Amino acid sequence: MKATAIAHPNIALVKYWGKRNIEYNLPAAGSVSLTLGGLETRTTVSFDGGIDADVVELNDNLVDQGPKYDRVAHFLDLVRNRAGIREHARVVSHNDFPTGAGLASSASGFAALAVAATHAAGLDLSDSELSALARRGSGSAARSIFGGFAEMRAGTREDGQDAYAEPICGADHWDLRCVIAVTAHGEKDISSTEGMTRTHQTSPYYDQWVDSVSLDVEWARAAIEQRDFDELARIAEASCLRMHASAMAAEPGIIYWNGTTVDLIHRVRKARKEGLPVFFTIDAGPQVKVFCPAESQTDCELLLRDTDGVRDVLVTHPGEGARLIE
Ligand code: 2P0
Repeated sequence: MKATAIAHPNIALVKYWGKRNIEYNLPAAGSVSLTLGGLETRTTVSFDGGIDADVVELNDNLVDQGPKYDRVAHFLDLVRNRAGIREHARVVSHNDFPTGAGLASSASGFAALAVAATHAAGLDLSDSELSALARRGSGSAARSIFGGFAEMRAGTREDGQDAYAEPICGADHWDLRCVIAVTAHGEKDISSTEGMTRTHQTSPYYDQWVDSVSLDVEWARAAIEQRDFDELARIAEASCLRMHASAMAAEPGIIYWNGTTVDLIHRVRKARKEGLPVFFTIDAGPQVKVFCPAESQTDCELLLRDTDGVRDVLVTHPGEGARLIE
């Protein structure tokens, strides 16, 4: 009743921002992502009849109460119910990159937990079932079940069984690099879940944002299949800016960016005008993720390192899906 899994975070090229159902954590629209090799969550789950509550250790710290603990314990309940077991679990999880700072640690975290916990509980789920389960932990985790490029389907069913991700192309289809400029350390003030809820409830742009997504998903899929960098750059930057515009228009407005985030947007666009194939995307935090073809990685890294306020630069490549290692 013990298993260890690895998963990588993923970065959305077409963003997920809003839920159609909170209880089942169902997205209001689809999304498209690239799974990032080079950043990793490693999680071990062991069900143990000898403990009377779940024990959760994240990055060497015991988490024994609060929202983080509740989120993991609730997820373990879903696995226990499905497997028909009652034992509590010991969960030990490590990220080799900053947690809760807009680097998609909840995506890799719940993807690794889904794989490790289901195996430890004796379940044998398909990738689609694993993806739908991971979604209950965190919407973006559904995409990290798969390697390479993935599409999340919003689905239409009330129970969410058709809201899971599917692969578009594997990691070896297109060697895009995602170079991450870390502009601030520390956890963000407004969680993604809270930001989405506030945007849904108060932003006058929310409905228009959601309506815009399905065409972007279709176009992004085609651009990825054809390895059309310029087209993917257009769609990804538009999706990112529309998502943030809808959040900024909420009340009170949600601004995840700092000054360096904005400087980087301008620098990336200027470099592209001057001939360097690069585009940016930004999630629920101040970090800027810059995509480029493999041959432009060094120039891209230099561009980011040379920008005042950039504290760290992380280089990633297309990664594999979540998997069991022991
Ligand atoms: C994404 N983000 O598509 C978007 C873009 C952040 C900005 O998915 O509430 O942590 O756990 O389902 O998955 C981050 O949101 O949110 C996210 P929940 P999650 O990657």
